[in-house]
This record gives sequence, C-alpha cells and structure tokens, in this order.
Amino acid sequence: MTDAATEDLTDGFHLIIDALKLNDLNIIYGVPGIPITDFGRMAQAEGIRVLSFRHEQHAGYAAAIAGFLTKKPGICLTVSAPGFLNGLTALAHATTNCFPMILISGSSEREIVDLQQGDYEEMDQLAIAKPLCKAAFRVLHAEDIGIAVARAIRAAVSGRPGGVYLDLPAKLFGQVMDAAEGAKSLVKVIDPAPAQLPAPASVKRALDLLKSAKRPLIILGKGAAYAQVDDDIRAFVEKSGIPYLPMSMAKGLLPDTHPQSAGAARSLALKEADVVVMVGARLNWLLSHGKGKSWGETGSKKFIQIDIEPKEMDSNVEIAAPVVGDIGSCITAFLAGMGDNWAAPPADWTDAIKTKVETNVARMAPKLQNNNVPMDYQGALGAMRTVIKENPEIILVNEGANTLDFTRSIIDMYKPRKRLDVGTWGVMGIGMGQSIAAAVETGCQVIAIEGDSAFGFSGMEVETICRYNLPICIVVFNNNGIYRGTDVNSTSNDVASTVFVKDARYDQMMAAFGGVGIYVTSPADLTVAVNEAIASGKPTLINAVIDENAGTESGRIGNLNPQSVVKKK
Ligand code: OXT
Ligand code: ADP
Ligand code: MG
Repeated sequence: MTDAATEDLTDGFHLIIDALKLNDLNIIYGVPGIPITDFGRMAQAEGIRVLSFRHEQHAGYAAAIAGFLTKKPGICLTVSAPGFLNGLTALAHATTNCFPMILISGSSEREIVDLQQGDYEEMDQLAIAKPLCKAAFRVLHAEDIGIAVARAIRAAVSGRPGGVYLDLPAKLFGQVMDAAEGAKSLVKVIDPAPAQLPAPASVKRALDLLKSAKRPLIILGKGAAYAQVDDDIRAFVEKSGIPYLPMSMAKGLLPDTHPQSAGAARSLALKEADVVVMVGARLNWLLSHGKGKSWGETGSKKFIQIDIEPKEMDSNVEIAAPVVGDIGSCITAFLAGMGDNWAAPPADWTDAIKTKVETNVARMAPKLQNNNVPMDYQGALGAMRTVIKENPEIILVNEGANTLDFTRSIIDMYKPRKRLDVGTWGVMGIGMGQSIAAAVETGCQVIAIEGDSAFGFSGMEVETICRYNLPICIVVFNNNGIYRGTDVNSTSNDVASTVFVKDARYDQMMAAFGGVGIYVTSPADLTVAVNEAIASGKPTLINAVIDENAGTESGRIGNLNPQSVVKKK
C-alpha cells in the first residue's frame, strides 16, 4: 500500500482513539496485552495519557474514581477474558456507587466464541458484563465506533451515573475504512448529562413539609459531592439553618468544622429528627435502611428525597416528598422557593445538636493528643488530622476496618471531593487505584491511610506509583492483621486466619521501587514523615506501627457479622 493510499484510510484503532479524543476523554487506565497492546501504544502516540497498571482491578478502580472526580466517564482498558474479569469488579463497583466509567475490553472473535471452539481467551464477555453495569455494547464494524462510543458516554453519565461495558473484538481494530467517511462517523456528544428539572409541585410539597418540621435534618451523600454544585448546596444548608450530616464521601462539601455540621452527633440527629432531607444519598445499609432502632420510634420521620433516579424513591421506606431531578436544578429550585424569609429551625433542636457535637468533640480531643508507642488509632490519627487541617487541598484516600472508621470520624475534611473511600460496598482494594487517579486527574498531593490488610489488596501498584512518580504518600496502619494482630489458632499449626507476618516492613516495598520508605512508631515521628513526603512530593510509604490490640472486629460494623449458636469442641 502506498503512503498516499494509507493517508486516505483509517482503521478501528484510530477511530476509537479519535472518538475518545473528540469527547475529551484523554486518559486511559489499563493493562496491555492481546489484542489491545498496539491500541495503547497508538493512543499514547496520539496524545492520550495511558497509565499502565499491574492489575486491571486497580486500573478499574482508578477509572471509577476518575469518573466521580470529573463527571466524565473514567476509561479502563483491558485484554480479553481474564483481564476483562479482573476489570469487571471495578465496573460493578462503579455502577453500585453511581460513578460514570467505561470498561473497554478487547475480546475474541465472535464466530469462534459463539460456536465455543476454544479461541484464545474465549469468553462471551458481553453477556457476563450486562447484569453488572448500566449498559453494554459490542461493536462489530469500524463505521459504528463513533456511535458506540457516544452511546457509552451518554449511558455512563446521564441520569444516575454508572458503569458501561464496551466490547471490541480483535478483528475490529484492524478494519479499514475511508478516512473521510471515518471522520464523519464520529459523534461529539452534545450535553451528555442534560439538566433534569424537578416538577414545581414536588418542590412545593417538599418545602411545605420542611417548613412544618420541628427537628429537621439534611443528609448529604456522595451524589451531592458528585454534582459539583458546591456553592448552591452550601447556600441551601446555610439559608435553611438546618443541621446536616455528611455521608463519608460527602465530608468536606461544607467544612466538617461548620457550625451546622451534625457529624459528631450522628446518633442523636438520626434518632430525633422529624423531617429528613436526603440529598444524593440512599437509604441503604449505611443508613440502616431508614428504619429500626437508630431512627427512633417507627413512623416518627418523614423523608424528603432529592435524587435523579425516580426508582430510588420508596426503596426502603415511604418518601413523603420525592423530588426527582439533578441536584443542581433541585437545589436551585429549593433556594428560589425558600424566598428571603425562611425561618430557622427551633433553637431547642439546633442547640441540642450543637451541645452533643461539642460534648463528643471534647471527649475525643484528649485521646487525639496521646503519644503512645506503639500507637493507637487515636494517637496516629490525631497527628494525621493536623496534617490535613494544615493542607486542606490534599486528597485523602482511606480503607480498612478500624483504620477506615476511626479516620472517617477523626479527620475533618475542609473541601469537597477530598475524601475518597470504600464506598457503598465497603470494598477493600480501592486504595492504590483511587490514589493514582486522584493524583493524575487533579495534580493534588494524595495521602492514602490504609489498613495493612486493605493495602495488601492493591500493594503491587506502588510500582505504578513510582513509575509515574506520583505525589502519593501511603500510610500503612500496621497492626499485624485484619482488625487486630492478636488472634490465635489453637487447633493446628496454621496461624489464625486474620493475622499476618508480625512486624512486616511495608516501607521496604516502596524502597524496592525507588520510592521513599519510612518506619515510624510514634505520632510525633509520623507527623515529621508525612510532612517530609508532602514537601518532597515523592512517592512515599510510611509503615506506621499500630498496637495490635487496638482494633475491634470489623471496626464499627461488627454487628453485621452473623453469629453461630452451635458450640463445637
Ligand atoms: O453519634 P455517636 O455517639 O454514635 O458517635 C458517632 C459520631 O457522632 C462520632 N463522631 C465524632 N465524634 C467526635 N468528633 C468528631 N469529629 C466526630 N465525627 C463523628 O463518632 C461516632 C461514629 O461516627 P460515624 O463514623 O459517622 O458513624 P457510624 O455509626 O460508624 O456510621 C455508621 C456507618 C455504617 C455509616 C459507618 O460505620 C460506615 O460508613 N461504615 C463503613 C464501614 C465499611 O465499609 N467497612 C469496610 C468493610 S469491613 C470488612 O468487610 C473488611 N474486610 C472484608 C473484605 C472487604 N471489605 N472487601 C473485600 C474485597 N474483601 C474482604 C476486610 C478484609 S475490613 C477488611 C480489612 C481490615 O483490616 P485492615 O488491616 O485493613 O484494617 P484494621 O481494621 O485497621 O486492621
Ligand atoms: P452515600 O453512600 O454517600 O449515601 P449513595 O451512593 O448511596 O451516597 O447515593 C448517591 C445518590 O445520588 C444515588 O441515589 C444517585 O442516584 C444520586 N445522584 C448521583 N448524581 C446525582 C445528580 N447529579 N443529581 C441527583 N442525584 C444524583
Ligand atoms: Mg490491620
């Protein structure tokens, strides 16, 4: 083929790259291999940033959180069957958490897969992906690539965001077509997540109910953080004068030190509130399904719920005032409907919350100052809390059980979308993927506070962090195990199933790849080490020794463990 001839032609490889770039999707997280190795090379050559991971699951978690941070679908690229399956956990996680993401996977040839003739990495990937995502598409012809990418983007970000699967059989990449026709076949998605205005009557119903409340409460969820209408949400909370409770990843939407924050009076606020406004939060297990002991007397509450997904309403309890629309439009309508003379809630309610907050904060304060060696969670997190207070731009990634629960309640967040964690499933393994995407997408310094078990799920990605020289400081809370390091198995020579090698040196893993590894045993040394990491911006792993007795089974959710009544010798 002459040069002149090739100039007039394009192919599947280039059409996919052009379709992504046309839609401003310029970062890919993935793992190379057949049939997508050359695609990755070409994408990089065409100016797309291609971040190559050690395992697809972590590339997938990176893509998922990139979607949360940017409101554009994060892109994860995997090889067929095993690579696809590795990425699928993250796609399901994205869908569960309402994060927009597209998993693009190479696949084997349809003719062979469908006749089950044993192709290389044969698997009917489309069928397997379907139940785990919002939408799944397969592209067989190069001229359909533009439309397929457009559909994938729209499906991921419109309405309730979620994961989308795009199946690209190997043959597609090499398919050739006329370059001009190819360019015409591409689609730039116009207004991918159109505003969805709430019905005026639903807003009026909600505000009438809110006005009648004696003990109102606002709950902000990660949907509210995702919406990126931070000023309007703050205006709504402040104009209403109502105490608010941030869900974990909504912390910092307003600073946790805000006078209306009920974060430190969570139990009281849930139990005693009479009207609860849910903003981008679901009444799932994290909120005890909106009923039961933690919600006080049955029938004592009325809910107003703002959500883009109509089917979310009445999913667990009756919603007295459903408001269906995008959070930006709904909050704008609320602000307009509230007028200029909205009456603050009764002072006995806001005072009761404030008193409880002050009591709990004061009770916690001395524990955070301790300089115990080995450290307990409070001492170590007291140090970390000050670091975040002094550096509110830092993105905090957090996973573990005790490490998660203590960090969430101890470390105040000051800005929106700065706290990233295990999300709706409480999944371990998000740590390094989220850290990498957070650094890449925002350019901010990242600190990942990781239980030693949690870190182990994605630990090999420290090499990825070093390879791209990212400003990520990992702090491993090393208590020698899952929940605690003290379990004993007296029935065989195997150690108990929750404990790890004692005194493991996770810091040496980072040093092995050229990063900075530091070993600390006291809060004072932890402070010095983290501040050094921030000042240098170098990949750093701090092995923070935590008392192996300090944790409890499953952190604060031990009540979810089933109990056996059978007693065996
Ligand atoms: O109002 P009250 O009095 O109740 O007090 C509350 C607040 O008001 C107060 N508070 C404050 N006081 C003072 N000052 C301030 N600033 C303040 N802020 C709050 O504190 C309390 C508590 O507040 P909180 O946290 O808001 O409220 P609460 O009641 O805890 O909230 C309820 C929940 C449900 C919303 C909350 O608990 C929550 O979000 N929980 C999430 C829990 C979660 O997702 N956990 C992770 C899963 S655990 C388990 O499954 C693990 N596994 C299994 C596994 C998983 N998950 N995934 C995979 C892929 N495979 C296996 C494993 C393997 S964890 C785990 C590893 C664990 O070991 P590690 O070594 O990693 O970690 P360590 O445990 O550290 O060893
Ligand atoms: P949390 O775990 O913080 O409580 P959830 O993930 O349970 O939050 O809930 C987030 C909710 O936000 C979902 O029901 C989702 O439909 C909704 N949501 C996400 N983005 C928007 C948006 N832009 N407008 C309205 N609702 C949204
Ligand atoms: Mg641990």
